[in-house]
Amino acid sequence: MASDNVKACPHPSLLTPHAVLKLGRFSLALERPLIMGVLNVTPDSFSDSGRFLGTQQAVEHARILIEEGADILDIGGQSSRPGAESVGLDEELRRVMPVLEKLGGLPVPVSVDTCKPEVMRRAIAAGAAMVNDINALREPGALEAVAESQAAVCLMHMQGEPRTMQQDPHYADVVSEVTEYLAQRVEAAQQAGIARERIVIDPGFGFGKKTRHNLELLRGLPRIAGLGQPVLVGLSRKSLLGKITGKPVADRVSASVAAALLAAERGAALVRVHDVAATRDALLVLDAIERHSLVKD
Ligand code: 7PJ
Repeated sequence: MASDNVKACPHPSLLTPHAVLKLGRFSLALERPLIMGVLNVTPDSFSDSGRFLGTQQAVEHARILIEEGADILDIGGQSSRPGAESVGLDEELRRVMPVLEKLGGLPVPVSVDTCKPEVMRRAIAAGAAMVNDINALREPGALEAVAESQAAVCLMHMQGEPRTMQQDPHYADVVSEVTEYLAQRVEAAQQAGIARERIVIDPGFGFGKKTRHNLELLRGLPRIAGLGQPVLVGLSRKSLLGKITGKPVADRVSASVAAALLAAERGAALVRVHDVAATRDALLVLDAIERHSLVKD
């Protein structure tokens, strides 16, 4: 029976109904899949007035994402897209800090997408409640930067580094290798003093993976969720969906929503998305099916 695959591995919240994620002063119940909304920061405005406008736009975008149903906002000043050159510390701080400082009073936690310990420290001091690190705190000093705070962390798997990672990704068994890596990073984070209820894991879709690796990981998501940490999945608008649908990035909303939904059904506790409103509706349908007591006639 085809559906047994999914049924045998219900959403982790069904197994651990009281699981929570602790992020600084926030505590989020993991009883339904949470939505992390990707916040645009405009990196390419060089003049001060450009920066100011960029900050204003980011704050307005944050407000919209929250209205649409985002549970967490993710803000990043580094470029982690395939082929991207790395961004220097000063430039990353210039992109992220003015926006973070303006987002202080928001009702939802803000995550900062960075690999740099100095950005982590400064961002947490300015109110960031989570560090989203595609490098899984491997940079020297990164484990300590998170451990000395109460912030949550997302530990992501990546093979190689963004500039070259899509050139020749290779695995013998991608699900086993990614699961093993994430288990080791969770262990390192715990050893450094980061409590399990602050740790999220992420297989890193598109980060040193070919299409077949990404699809194997999606099928294998229940095994990754079996590590016992909440799993975050980021498939929104990614090139995998372009390969499947043949559509450019602007026309990948439906595919992105489908991918988020299928990831949630396979055990993702959080989905990182650009299209929050559409994703929220889809997840509400899933939630109504899985926990039918919630919807009244
Ligand atoms: C991810 C991310 C992801 C986490 C990006 C893009 C590329 N952080 N940052 N997981 N992707 N944790 O959004 O297309 O998949 S940037």
